[in-house]
Amino acid sequence: MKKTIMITGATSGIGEACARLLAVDGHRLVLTGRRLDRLERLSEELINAGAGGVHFLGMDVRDRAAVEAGISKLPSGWKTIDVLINNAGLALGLSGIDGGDPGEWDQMLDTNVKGLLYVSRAVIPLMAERRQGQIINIGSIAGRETYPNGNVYCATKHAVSSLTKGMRLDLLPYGIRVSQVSPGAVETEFSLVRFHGDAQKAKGVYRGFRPLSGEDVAVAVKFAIDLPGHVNVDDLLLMPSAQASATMIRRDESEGGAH
Ligand code: NDP
Ligand code: 8X3
Repeated sequence: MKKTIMITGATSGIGEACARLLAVDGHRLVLTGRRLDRLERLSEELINAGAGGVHFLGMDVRDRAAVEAGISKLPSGWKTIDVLINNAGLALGLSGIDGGDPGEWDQMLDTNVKGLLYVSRAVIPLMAERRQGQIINIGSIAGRETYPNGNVYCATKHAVSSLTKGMRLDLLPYGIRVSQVSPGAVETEFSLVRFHGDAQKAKGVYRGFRPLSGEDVAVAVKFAIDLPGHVNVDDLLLMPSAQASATMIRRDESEGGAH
């Protein structure tokens, strides 16, 4: 069945990979992110790839008024959102709690937790009135384990995990399915953002082993979407085969690298 699927953070990485994979199935896509030029380019490409339609929305999920306005002003045909993929998120820095940057803490909490809440709060009534829908939150291994220097980022992903459970409980009466897909290391722009554009440092995170790709995670998201309505993925933990925990990664020593 063709669905209307909204993806936050579709300009790169996991969100972009989900958009590409779901376009091929002919779904209608509502793509969001801050980088409008990327959304514009991707939309054109996805129409050619078979998407049933693409509507893009330049919005910062931290801006509650912009989120509410953007979603309430969707053209009426685009308000029947069947699936919301709450993917927009980021880590900033990797340092001890004693040396952390409170400005970066704000940005992570505002994006990963409050942004997810703002978008969900605006979309849920549209699903509730139709008594159907699915929300897929992109969690993380960092929402299962706290690793050294991951402090605030890990806390935001623990919050996503808790909110996923809370949504599942509260939205049960409306028949809205709530899922979480929690990946381990995925090579995207994530580490480039975390290390403030330091490409060498970002590359080092993935050196010596094969991380997940955005496409690998998109396959898991598509799996959750394609299941029949009576089946729900509660939480799918998806790891690279070379990663046994947040910090234990089997690396080819000849290539070096560090987490
Ligand atoms: P990327 O940096 O490649 O993509 C992040 C996306 O989030 C971009 O599209 C970006 O869009 C969007 N985004 C960030 N901040 C905002 C904001 N304030 N408003 C709107 N959109 C925003 O990283 P990933 O694809 O890896 O990350 C996607 C999700 O996956 C995140 O929630 C991350 O925590 C999670 N994750 C990542 C893992 C990894 O190892 N990479 C592992 C587990 C989970 P734009 O900049 O255009 O706004
Ligand atoms: C991203 C994966 O392990 O870098 O959520 O936190 S990790």
